[in-house]
Amino acid sequence: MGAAALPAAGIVAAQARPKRIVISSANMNDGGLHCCAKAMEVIAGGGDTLDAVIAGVNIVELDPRDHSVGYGGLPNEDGVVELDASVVHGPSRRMGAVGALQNIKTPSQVAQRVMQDTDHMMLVGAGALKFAKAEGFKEEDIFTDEARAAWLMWKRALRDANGHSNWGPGVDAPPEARKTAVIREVQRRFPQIGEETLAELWDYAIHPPHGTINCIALNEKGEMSAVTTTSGMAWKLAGRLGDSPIVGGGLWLDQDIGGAGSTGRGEENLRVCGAHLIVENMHHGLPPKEAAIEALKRVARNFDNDRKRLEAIDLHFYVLRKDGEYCGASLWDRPSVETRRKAQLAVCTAEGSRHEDAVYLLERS
Ligand code: SD4
Repeated sequence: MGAAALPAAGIVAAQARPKRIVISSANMNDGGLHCCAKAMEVIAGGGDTLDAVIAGVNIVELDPRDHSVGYGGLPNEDGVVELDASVVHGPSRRMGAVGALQNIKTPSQVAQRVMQDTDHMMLVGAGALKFAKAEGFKEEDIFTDEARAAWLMWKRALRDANGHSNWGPGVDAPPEARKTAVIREVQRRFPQIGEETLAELWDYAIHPPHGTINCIALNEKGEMSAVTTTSGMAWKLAGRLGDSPIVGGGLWLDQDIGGAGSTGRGEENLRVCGAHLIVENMHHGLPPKEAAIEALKRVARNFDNDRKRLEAIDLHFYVLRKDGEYCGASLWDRPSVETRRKAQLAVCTAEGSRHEDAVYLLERS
């Protein structure tokens, strides 16, 4: 029996030989494609998988045009940008996170330092900033004019029951449609921002975009690492943390099984501990797609499967198993805003970077 088991084990080992692969959320401006390509470049050069995914997401964190991550991210309701990030290093089984971090462009790197250089796993707020500065990170203003213009539009669009806003001209001002009036007011303050961008920022103000980037990598030695980084929900209360910095919620990875991460409405993910649940589902034998759909079913169950209430929720998971099997999985086939777009993920393999459609639980009618 022992002899018979040997060749079989050999075949399994051959089939399970890990492929080099990186997956991430899609993100705007092809951010996901650039992120995955960069992470793959680091892995191909023999770099560590965590250094690889962090180098990948740094591109998006530093892109001022991506308003959901890092520099240029949309602020909280007080006009303060607060960033969240978490990292998992598979081979060492170590993790780190930062929450509500202000004035540092690359929170993913600070999360890595928390993991590497401290005996803690998570730092938040003023303590996280103090630590980052002690580690040599540069404190700088990360609230860009575009993000500020979007925030001011949001402030100005808010009205009391009589239609009044303290952030607009007085009652004797000439009447104008609210959208046009708000855009004109903000344009006076930011004349350098073009019409098209201002219209885009108005959409951000009214329908805050979902963004965030999650990235997971596997190298040919079977080593895996993952990161999630975000500016969180736009216009959130000061101090609010979503799922992204919560290890087990917006990010989880077990070197022996695989990893998962999320983007979208963090509160709903935290109510099911999605990333951990998905990895455990894989541990119990479910393939990545089924593992993620099971987690999404639990989110839907929390709303008694009421499609009307679920309609406002966008939630996406990204899953990579240790043998290279992967998927993106979304609550809905399309986002709640921009419904022409399909839910997608970015993937990079030896064949290069590409977008692929995610599987989903529900279809928007
Ligand atoms: C959060 N999950 O803070 C993040 C936000 C996000 O797409 O991913 N938006 O809840």
